[in-house]
Amino acid sequence: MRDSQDLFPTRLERKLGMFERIDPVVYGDEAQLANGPLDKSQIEAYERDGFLSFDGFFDPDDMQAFIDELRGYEDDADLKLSEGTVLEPGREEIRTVFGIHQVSERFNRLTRDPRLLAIVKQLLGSDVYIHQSRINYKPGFKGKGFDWHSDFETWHSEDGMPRMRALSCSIVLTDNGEFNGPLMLIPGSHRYFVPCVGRTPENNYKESLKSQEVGVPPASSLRELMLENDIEAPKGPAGSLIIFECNTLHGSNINMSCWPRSNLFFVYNSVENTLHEPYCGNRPRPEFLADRSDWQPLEPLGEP
Ligand code: 6CS
Ligand code: FE
Repeated sequence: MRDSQDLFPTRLERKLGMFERIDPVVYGDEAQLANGPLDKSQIEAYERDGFLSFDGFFDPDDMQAFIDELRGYEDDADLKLSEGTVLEPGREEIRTVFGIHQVSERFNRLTRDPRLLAIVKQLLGSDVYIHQSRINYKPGFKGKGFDWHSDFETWHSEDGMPRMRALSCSIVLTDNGEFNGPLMLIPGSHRYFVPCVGRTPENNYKESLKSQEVGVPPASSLRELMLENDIEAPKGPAGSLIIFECNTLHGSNINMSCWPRSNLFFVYNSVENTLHEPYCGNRPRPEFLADRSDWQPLEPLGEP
């Protein structure tokens, strides 16, 4: 379905100033918010900052099985050749494996962890499904960074996500420290939509997932938001969790340490926010990047 009006114009030929958010940040109604796992101060912090971090949300020992599976993928020639696997620019190391919840039953089950799903549904105020999943490997010495961006800006423009009613759960699989390229976020940046300059080439994802060109906000807007609220880089041991709103500006540096920074990302979208035609006018991106056709509302594990 192609919308007649695009509320979030971006990928333009000239700079358009950023404007204030028009969508709620937290969608749960009073009862949903009161009965959900997050307390009032956590909900207020998410609303204010656009992210929440939880040290040791999962038991680090439970992460080992995921890490072992991850290491196996690095020796899986077929997986490395698949379109859903992105290698580091000019190298043989894996940068990202997309659609991991469709590749692996273990990762699929984790998308339905009851504690995680309860938080997601409290914040999005509806049933949810997986829009995108991925593992960013960021290997020691060779892991390149990710430029500043809003995921929603890409998912709206290139996947047709109509409104800001989605969030990412980043599960730390290897300790995120100061030196191995932790996720950096600009607190409060989710409260502005920052249009980006530059038309979106067809099949842009073939380049953007290695190194993003279009969809990077202008430095003037980044500077304004950083001066307003600084930058935060939540660190924590394997098993920690960072939940960030779909429009919170984030990025990460290259990994100059010997330690990998492998994080798992589950993107939950509200079933009230399913994808339309891409607003940039291009053909829809492949399903491993944006589920358009076979999604199901998620039920917590352990329930029929
Ligand atoms: O294009 C995308 O969907 C991906 N790009 C980035 C930089 N973050 C979100 C997502 O993985
Ligand atoms: Fe991103």
